Amino acid sequence: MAVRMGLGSRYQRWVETSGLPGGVDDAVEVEALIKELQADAPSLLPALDLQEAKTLWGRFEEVRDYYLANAPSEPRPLPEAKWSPTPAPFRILAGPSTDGPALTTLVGPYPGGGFLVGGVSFRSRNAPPTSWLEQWRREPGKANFKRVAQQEPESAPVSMSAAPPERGVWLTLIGELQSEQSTRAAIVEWAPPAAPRNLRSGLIRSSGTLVDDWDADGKPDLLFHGFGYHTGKLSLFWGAPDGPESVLDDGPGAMFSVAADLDSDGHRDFVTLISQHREEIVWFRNLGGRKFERRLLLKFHPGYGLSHLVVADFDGDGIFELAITNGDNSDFFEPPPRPDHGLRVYSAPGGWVKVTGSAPPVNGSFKSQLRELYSLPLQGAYQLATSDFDKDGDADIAVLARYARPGSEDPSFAYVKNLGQERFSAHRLPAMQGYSPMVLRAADLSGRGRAPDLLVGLRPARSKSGKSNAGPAWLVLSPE
Ligand SMILES: [Ca+2]
Ligand SMILES: [Ca+2]
Ligand SMILES: [Ca+2]
Ligand SMILES: [Ca+2]
Repeated sequence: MAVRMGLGSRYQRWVETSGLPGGVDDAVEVEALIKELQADAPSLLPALDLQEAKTLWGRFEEVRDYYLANAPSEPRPLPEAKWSPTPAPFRILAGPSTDGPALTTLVGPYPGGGFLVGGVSFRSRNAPPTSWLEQWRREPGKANFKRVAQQEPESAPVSMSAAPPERGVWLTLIGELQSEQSTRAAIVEWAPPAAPRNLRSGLIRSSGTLVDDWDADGKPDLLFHGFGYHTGKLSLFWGAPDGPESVLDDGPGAMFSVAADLDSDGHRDFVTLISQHREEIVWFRNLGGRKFERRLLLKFHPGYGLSHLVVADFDGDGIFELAITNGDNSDFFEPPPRPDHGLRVYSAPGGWVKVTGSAPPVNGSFKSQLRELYSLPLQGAYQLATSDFDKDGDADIAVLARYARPGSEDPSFAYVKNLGQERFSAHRLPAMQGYSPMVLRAADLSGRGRAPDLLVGLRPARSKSGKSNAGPAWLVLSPE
């Protein structure tokens, strides 16, 4: 929590070196931080006063004491999931071992065939990490893979979407791996094997871009997620990567969005997951004319660690449901287990038109009129993908998890099969316990329209001594 609020050691170092209140950027940072504190602890900071900034760090102990005094003495018990005895019906096809620890930040099907993977490599302790981007193909009829193109982008790629025909993909480069205020993120175009071409740079540290046509003019619009740190930006670039910008949100934590016409009014909407300390799911309802109405659908406390989101019609009634994962826990080197981590599916009884959002708090969380259809406790539930994996006509869910409790049977991958009638069964994949997954996307690598494969990007597995090991940077889960 303290780190999310900017009160961790990194913030202390920044205060010590910046000589508060410093320049304009510092004042923006400090104002954002004070607003956060006011929202969370109104009795502590009743009025916004930038002069407070001069003594803010000196008051850290007051802030800490506030939380210690108001926190329960014992953590809530951890709920246990009900797992089916049948393992998840996937087999693991691991990619080749890398020559050093690698963190994969992007996986996804390439429109021209095969799939893309990208991330950073840590070849030695003293050298800066190297960013990499590769195109792979699965050899027909075999379980081996062939790398067909590779590049070293400026920073790690975090999202991809199809560019106009013949132009490959648009990739978003993160800028900096850690959450911070730098503006080194970029959008590039890549048509392998050529070098990526820069389309827009100087962007705030990003968690990716979603492409759709929200003003229905036939030109692609780019929804850019400037995650930032204390401040950030959720922006639309109209018509092209370098098109005019509309800022929809200037807070930090915009992480991921999905596009859908949620209320079936003919205008494409999008639903955005905002993490960092805010932990919101927001529906940006398209009013036409490049105008959006912001409807808060769900809001949680920071312990939830919102991480990913999909929209699908799980019960086949023609109305979308939302499925989300809560599982970010990366504020600590040895993160404590969290009672609220897991997968949750929400429906909108009566349809989305009636959902107005921003309802008062219920049980410590803000809930709108959405109904929780299903939940699965899962430590570190981090990304999910939905598709009809068993080809029985309904959408199922695959989930990866990052924070299995040491020595437990917590899975790092779960398959949630849709049984119909609002029932689901949850299956683990014990063979995945040796891997540390990071990103997940569905992709039909067979190209035969059968059940889709799952592309899984990995992060370095840590040995007991805390050392990071080399190993595969990615794997494919192929349906059995
Ligand atoms: Ca457009
Ligand atoms: Ca709509
Ligand atoms: Ca439905
Ligand atoms: Ca199914």
